[in-house]
Amino acid sequence: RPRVLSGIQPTAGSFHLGNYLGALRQWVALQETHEAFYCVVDLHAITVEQDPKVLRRNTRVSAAQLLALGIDPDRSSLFVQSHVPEHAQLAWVMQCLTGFGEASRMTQFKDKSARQTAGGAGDQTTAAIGVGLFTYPILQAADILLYQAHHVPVGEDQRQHLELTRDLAQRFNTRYGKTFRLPEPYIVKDTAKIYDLQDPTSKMSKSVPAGVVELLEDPKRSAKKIRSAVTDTGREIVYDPERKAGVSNLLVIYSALTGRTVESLVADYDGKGYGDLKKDLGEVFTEFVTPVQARVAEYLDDTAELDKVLARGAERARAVAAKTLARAYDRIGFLSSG
Ligand code: AQP
Repeated sequence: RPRVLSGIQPTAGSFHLGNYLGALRQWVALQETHEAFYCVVDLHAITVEQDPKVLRRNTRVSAAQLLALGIDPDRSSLFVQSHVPEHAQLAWVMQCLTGFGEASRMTQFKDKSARQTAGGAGDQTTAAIGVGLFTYPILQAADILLYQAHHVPVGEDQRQHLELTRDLAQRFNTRYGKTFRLPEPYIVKDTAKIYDLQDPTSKMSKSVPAGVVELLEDPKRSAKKIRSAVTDTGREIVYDPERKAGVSNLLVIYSALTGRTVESLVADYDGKGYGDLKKDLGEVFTEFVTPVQARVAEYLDDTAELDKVLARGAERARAVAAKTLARAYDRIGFLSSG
């Protein structure tokens, strides 16, 4: 069976609808066809400052959400990144293969660093940003390459990082002999980018909380956010991402949550208004998320059991990661430790 690897940050605690529709839904589905490795990437989380207590809690909350959404720990290896030290070890190797200019071109770094230093200027502001935020995509490359993944289910915002991963794998293979598989992004076109409800031209992102629907917030709050989503001044419900970005985003979300096509939704809402669409979507979301929240609460009720599941996942992941790292180290010319 082909392999799949993906990770998600525990930083926000709750995942949002963009994470779910862009990536996590595919994580669940790919378990049917792939040998899956899924991790909560706590090493990535510390690229920005974290309160230790909050990080510990959010890591468990993230794992609980993955289980509640349908990741089956008997079929897939579900683990916490820091439990598998090979991630950090291979990341160092990959950093030594990465050009400074190449890393500087990563648009997510540019966006995130700009957000963190908004208001500042020049060298003073870049000095405040951790080097980890800059090298983040290189750690991500190591995450993927350790498992010889064929596919990486992610949202569109991660495409550039996947390209870097492929370039680094290719570079290593050329220099030291074929060691890593070149992974392919697995991006589902329809939901590749879910947009912010308050600004439907920007991606839904935890860094801009106003227009984000969180899986763990009170569904009444989510329904309210959906009802007050920004739409245009027209009346007609049609799918037209260029001219009607807000309505189109709602249709995509509605379609993904119900399995109904956008065309059939448009036909059904013929003659109805934006208010009807928003109210119904609020209900659809509530119906989807209510049982998920109940399952999350159950998993969090027994953290000892949850930790055991994660330890088991890490053990399985480590068996694969250690083998890849040993091969890479040997190719590089490091002496075997015995
Ligand atoms: N709006 C989105 N639409 C589709 N997919 C999305 N993803 C994130 N936002 C959207 C996908 O979710 C997965 C997990 O991403 P992450 O752990 O890297 O989280 P993130 O990218 O930090 O999430 P945010 O909200 O986008 O955070 P910031 O604001 O920090 O950038 C990834 O596969 C991602 O593609």
